[in-house]
Amino acid sequence: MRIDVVTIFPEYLDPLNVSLVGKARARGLLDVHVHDLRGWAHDRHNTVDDTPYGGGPGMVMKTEPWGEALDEVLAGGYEAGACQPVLVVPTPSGRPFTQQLAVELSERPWLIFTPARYEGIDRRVMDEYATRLRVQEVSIGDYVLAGGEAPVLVVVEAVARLLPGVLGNVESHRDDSFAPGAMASLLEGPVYTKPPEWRGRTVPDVLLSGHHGRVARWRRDEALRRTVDHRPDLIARCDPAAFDRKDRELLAVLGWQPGPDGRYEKAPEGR
Ligand code: JEE
Repeated sequence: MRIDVVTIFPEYLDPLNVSLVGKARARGLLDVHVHDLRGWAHDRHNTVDDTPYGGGPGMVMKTEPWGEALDEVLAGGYEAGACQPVLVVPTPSGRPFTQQLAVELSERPWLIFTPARYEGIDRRVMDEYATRLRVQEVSIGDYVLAGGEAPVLVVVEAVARLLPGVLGNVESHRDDSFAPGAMASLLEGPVYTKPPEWRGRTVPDVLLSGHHGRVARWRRDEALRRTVDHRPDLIARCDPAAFDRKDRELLAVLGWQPGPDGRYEKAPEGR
């Protein structure tokens, strides 16, 4: 996979040289090119922003540097044999970035990221490129960042670990995909490793018991508890057929009951 990133803060992307993504690059599985947008600025101050039409706070990134940068990056990639680029545009108003979108992006040969600063990029730039290529505006979550570089690191890491040959064993993908759309139908419970006692804290006996069936049941119970606490929306979204008798017993103890449509919902607090 080829990845291009155009940014006014190229050094913000230095973490792409580290760990999983860095190794994927070193092994030739990922070809990353980071470009400085200011190289396409027109004046001696390397200006890339201007005041917003219609007034209001902040600055907006100008059309011309982005247009010339993207034309040159596109030409360079096509020359190098890349094709079917997707323009990935981080923005607070983008489509939520999910595991499903990570899988879709991981199946493309070429991603071009345009992390912005200020209040974002003049709308005409993406309107223009949307006539020529897939443009995917994404948001990594419901909070406000100062720019799109951190979202690029997030998206690239989520995509890179899905590329063939990047993760050692196929087992490592099991949790991503056992429910379509969602990352997994339930959150994972706690995990432990040696030593068996640390600062007086022990590991749950069942995990040392060697009873695979009991271990599986304990993990399932912990997953249900954690999901009820942190992501009750995931319980409500689950196909109720996915819950076995023991799941249903625990959910009842935790105050969840099947609603009129069969899906689970939090029972109203009693008097
Ligand atoms: C890209 C500039 C800063 C801050 C206006 C008005 C928006 C832009 N999940 C995510 N959060 N933030 C981003 C993100 C932020 C960015 C850029 C991505 C480029 N900024 C910026 C504020 C505003 N605000 C009130 O509603 C919120 C615009 C992001 C992603 N991906």
